[in-house]
Amino acid sequence: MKRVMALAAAVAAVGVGWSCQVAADPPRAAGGMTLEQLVESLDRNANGCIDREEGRNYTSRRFHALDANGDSSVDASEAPPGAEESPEARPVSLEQWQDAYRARFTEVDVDRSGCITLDEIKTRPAAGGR
Ligand SMILES: [Ca+2]
Ligand SMILES: [Ca+2]
Repeated sequence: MKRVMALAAAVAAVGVGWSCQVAADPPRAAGGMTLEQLVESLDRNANGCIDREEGRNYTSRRFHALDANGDSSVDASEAPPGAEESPEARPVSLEQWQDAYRARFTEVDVDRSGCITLDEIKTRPAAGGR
């Protein structure tokens, strides 16, 4: 289970605070799903990997799901900063959230194909996995 969660952190290259959110607010996508199922659920065009747009759609949904009071900003009470973030990472706007996502995507997409495969997710060191 721990492995799935750590890998889930990488999956969407979700970025901002994911590992923490897993503890505080289990994302639906990771609930009881295997990594394979998670990738499959994000891989809308079924080409076997998660491209930037597929990942971005997912991070947008996550952002809005976390923004409980709907003010287009996610603050610390809605999603505490993750292990890799500084306390100043909150509140975060959707734009900042997406910037962080793009950076994470590039980090996970080791072969720079613009599409994240299951292998890339699996071989990536777990985010905040201490
Ligand atoms: Ca795809
Ligand atoms: Ca908010």
